[in-house]
Amino acid sequence: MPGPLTQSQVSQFERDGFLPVEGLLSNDELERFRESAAQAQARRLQVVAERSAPVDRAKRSLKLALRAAIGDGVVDRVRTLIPRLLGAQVGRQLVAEGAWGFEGTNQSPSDPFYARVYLQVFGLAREDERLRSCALDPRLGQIAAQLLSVDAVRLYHDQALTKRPGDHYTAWHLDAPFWSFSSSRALTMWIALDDVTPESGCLSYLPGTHLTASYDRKAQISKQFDALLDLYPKWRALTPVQVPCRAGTIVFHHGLTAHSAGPNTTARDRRAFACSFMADGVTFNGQRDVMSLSEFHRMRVGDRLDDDARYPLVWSAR
Ligand SMILES: O=C(O)CCC(=O)C(=O)O
Repeated sequence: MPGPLTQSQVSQFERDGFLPVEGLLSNDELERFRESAAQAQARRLQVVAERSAPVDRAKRSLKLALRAAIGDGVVDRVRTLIPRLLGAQVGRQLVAEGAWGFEGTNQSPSDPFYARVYLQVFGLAREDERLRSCALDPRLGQIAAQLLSVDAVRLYHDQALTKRPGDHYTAWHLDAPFWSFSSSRALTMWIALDDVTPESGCLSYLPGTHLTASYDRKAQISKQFDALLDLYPKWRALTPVQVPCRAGTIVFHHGLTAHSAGPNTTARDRRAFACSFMADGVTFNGQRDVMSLSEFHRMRVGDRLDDDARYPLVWSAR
């Protein structure tokens, strides 16, 4: 599929499963996206906080009532059991579902570790015109299509990812096993909104892992940095490649490429905006991921994810 990238860049992506590209955004665009991501994140957090306030109050009252009825020890034991029973991923889903369908944040998970991996806010392109112009930019969509060798791509989801000073590492993981479709024709476009260094939490990749990864094995982004490597022991022999980069660099990675990021040990935010694109025509695999419950209940396995309002077409050669 011809496109703006050189054949050598496409071959590098096909071999390694990731590709940093500089010079795709103007300084103006970068400045606008950086500002919009910060403002849209703050707006969303405010709304989520307002919506969850009554629930938080109810939870506090319930806790007090339980303590009075059955005593502190039992309540504490139950509380420590909940994250173990539900897990960080479910905590994230619960918060997301509460206010937004899929478009939540990771800021009230059942396990507080997860909230300090980064500040993650989904679906801002639907609310912010400038971020939408980024996520739906046909120039970038064409590059995604070229890297995936397909003739049309849709936006699956977008997220703003801010690693704040002191935030933890992002554990090794793959993106695709969590998605609502299982296709090798999908990738994530990660836009560095700040200069990113090993100290501030740059991305690292295990090159070539997209060629042997499976959709069935998933490791949560949680406390164990290398849980994924317990699932793929042979990958321990690979040498990770760190990708420090200047603000405005776009790193494309295949949905099945193993990646992680370091902790942010600097005093500044490490901001990024990430969009995941899928080939037009991929079908629902029965997995909910970031769908709203109503969409999830409407969908049947095998249905195409081609609702233009929900999964807009970003670029098409047809
Ligand atoms: O920003 C990070 O720390 C990780 C990003 C990531 O995993 C992704 O965009 O797929």
